[in-house]
Order: sequence, then structure tokens, then C-alpha cells
Amino acid sequence: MMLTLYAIPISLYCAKLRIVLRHKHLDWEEVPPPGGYGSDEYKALVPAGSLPALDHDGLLISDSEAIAEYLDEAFPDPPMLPGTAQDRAKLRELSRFHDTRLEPSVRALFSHIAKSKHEPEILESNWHSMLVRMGQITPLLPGETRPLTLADCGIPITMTWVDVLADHFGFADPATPELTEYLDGVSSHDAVALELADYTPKLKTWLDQQ
Ligand SMILES: N[C@@H](CCC(=O)N[C@@H](CS)C(=O)NCC(=O)O)C(=O)O
Repeated sequence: MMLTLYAIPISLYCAKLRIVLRHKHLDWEEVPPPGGYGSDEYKALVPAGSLPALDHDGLLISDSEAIAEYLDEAFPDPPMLPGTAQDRAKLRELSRFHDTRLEPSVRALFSHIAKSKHEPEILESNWHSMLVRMGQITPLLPGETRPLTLADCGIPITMTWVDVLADHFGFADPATPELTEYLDGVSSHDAVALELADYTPKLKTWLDQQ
């Protein structure tokens, strides 16, 4: 059995998937996209050219959420979408909100990293849009600590970006008490703690180089 993850170290959605792989105690090989990020060679494998993608014994899957759900079905122990149909629907709601709303609002800040001083008004406006999304995700968060689920793998990585970007742009740390409590809870899982310990210094080094 062979799991190959097409990834680059700094990619947020690749880090999300490493949390799933770690939590399921799976061995995987990580390789950069053949031909480089955005290459035609990689687009022959993944038409959108997006990262991550997973090759499981010849089955190639892209999109982190499709991959995460596949891993949960192919390697069900421990289950990461547990409970009733209702419980799973709420977990998917949180996970999709992260992928389609919160993370893109953070991604919209990336273009300011190298030129933050040149467009302060647009930066402020994008930062505000991100704060709105953070406010909207808060009521979707579980109020109590629970086993790690698929919905808990992207949020700690995105919030690590928010943390280092706040520092980079000189904004106050925007995490709400509810988000902080939630992040403390998910970080108590080894898979999250190990990934954050590996990922955060790499992210900071990358940011310092921009
Ligand atoms: N919804 C996709 C988004 C993946 C994504 O945006 N990946 C970034 C790297 S973190 C990327 O590949 N961006 C370049 C592109 O989409 O062409 C997923 O969950 O896999």
C-alpha cells in the first residue's frame, strides 16, 4: 500500500491533510508537483493544478476535502466523521465553511504580504472581511472538547496564518475567546500539535523571506 501526497511544505491545504494522515497513523510519501507548482506536467495529473493531490495505489484524487473524506472511508480507524447523520452534516457544514469562506478570506490577504505598506486601505478592508468570516464561524464551533474530526484539520492551520499575518501586518491578534478555546482543544490532539510544531516555524521563515 502506497500513499503519495503531492504537496509543498507551506501549502495550507496540504498541512490540513497531514493532520488527517497523522491522526490515522498512516505512512505517506510527500513529493512536490512534478515539473513544479503550476506546471503543465502537474496539470496533466490534476487539471486545476491545485495542491494537494493524493495518489493511493494509482488512484489520483485532488481537493483536500474529497481526499480527507476518502481517507476516512478507506482507513476508518479512528473515525473522523463520527455520530449520526445530523452530527456528520454539522461537521461538514463547519468544514465547508472553513474551505469556502474563512480560508479564502485569509488567502485574499496573501497579495499584501510583500507590499503591505503600499495599499493600506485595501489591506484594512480585506482584514475586516476576514474578521467577519471569523465571527461567522464562531457559532459553528463545538462548545466542548471532542474526538478530532475532519472539520478540525483546516481551521488550526488557517488560524496559524491569521496569527502570523496579524504580526506581519501589525494588527492586534483577532482570535475571539471562543476560537482560542476551540484551538486549545484541537491542539491537545497529537496529530494537530505535531503538524503545528513542524508547520509554524516553516511558515514564519517563509514569511520573513517575502
Ligand atoms: N479547495 C481546494 C483548494 C486548494 C488550494 O487552493 N490549494 C492552493 C495551495 S494551498 C493552490 O493549489 N493554489 C493554486 C491553484 O489553485 O492554482 C482544496 O481543498 O484542495
